[in-house]
Amino acid sequence: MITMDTLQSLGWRPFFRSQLDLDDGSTPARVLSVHRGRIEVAHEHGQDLITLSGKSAALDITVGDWVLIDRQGPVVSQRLDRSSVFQRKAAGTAGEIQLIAANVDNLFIVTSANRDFNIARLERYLAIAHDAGAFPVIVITKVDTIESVDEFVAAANGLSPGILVEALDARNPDAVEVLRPWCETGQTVALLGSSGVGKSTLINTLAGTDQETRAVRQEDQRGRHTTTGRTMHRLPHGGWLIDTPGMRELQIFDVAEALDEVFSDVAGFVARCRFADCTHETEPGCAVLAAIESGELVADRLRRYRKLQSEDRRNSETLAERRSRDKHFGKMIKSILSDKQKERGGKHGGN
Ligand SMILES: Nc1nc2c(ncn2[C@@H]2O[C@H](COP(=O)(O)OP(=O)(O)OP(=O)(O)O)[C@@H](O)[C@H]2O)c(=O)[nH]1
Ligand SMILES: [Mg+2]
Repeated sequence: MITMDTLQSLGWRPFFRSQLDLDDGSTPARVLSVHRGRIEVAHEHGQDLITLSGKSAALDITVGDWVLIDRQGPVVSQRLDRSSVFQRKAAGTAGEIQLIAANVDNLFIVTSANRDFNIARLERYLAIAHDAGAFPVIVITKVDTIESVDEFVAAANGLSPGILVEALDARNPDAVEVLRPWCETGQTVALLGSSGVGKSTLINTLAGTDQETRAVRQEDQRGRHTTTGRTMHRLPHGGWLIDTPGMRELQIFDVAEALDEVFSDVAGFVARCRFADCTHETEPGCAVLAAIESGELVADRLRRYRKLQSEDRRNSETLAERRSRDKHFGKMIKSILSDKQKERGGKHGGN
């Protein structure tokens, strides 16, 4: 069935419009899914399946992207700048970047009211959300399995002032109403959370799909990463849900600024230390130690902040090194080629 959309229902924003040259005749389209070498797009006139080739393949298009297409063809002529993007380092390489999803407005950070619930992990996910440019909402599932969810909600609320927390049974249709404010017309949401917390269950409840969910393994209470799509689902209240397995492999890298935002309380104290290179261990005039002393800051939170910082540094360095290596390699190749050319020039010179 072909559904007719308006630009607004597809998530069009002034930010995207501002990138258009007026009257160039191309059609803005949203990328609903990405297959090997092919994308499915939706626009005001319907939908198209477009084969990427040469130039358009180099645009690094991912699900959720806005592109400009020429409907004769159809071909992609341009990819618009993204309002947000999730990316990760490809597994097994020293730093190749893989795009996961673009133009996500809201990120549901899913955890469950059981052993999965872990403040350090939530802080990590918050940093990822901030870095990507998506608005985070903490969703605690499996409330039906415990007597009271209050402790979990209180712990999540304590993550940062103003953080939004919802607790629900992911299998219950009531979840649609609970999460509705982030799923209205033109809004794009994505989910992030460990295996087995109920992401697919929630997707099925929200989108009315019938994705495979799987009983959590008995041995270790973890799921099995059953999910493998790479698509945008329509939500009943007009929003979109991006579902891609890559979301679960997101690591933190190059998120120093996002960490300072998530840990703005700690960063605030750090800024007040007497020494710019304070290690918050023994230095005089250390505002962080003073805050811990006075009870304004919990030592554990500082520890988690520093742990994520050093992980970020480690990951980011690998990436920087890789880039510099690539650059170096590129230069080397260029110089070999240009030497070859010179040689050839010499050989054929004077013809
Ligand atoms: N009681 C209860 N069970 C739930 C809830 N949410 C999910 N489950 C169950 O938990 C199990 C795992 O849920 P999934 O939705 O497959 O988990 P997932 O996050 O998609 O896991 P991966 O695809 O492996 O990443 C399934 O058996 C679900 O039925 C909930 O809110 N309450
Ligand atoms: Mg799943």
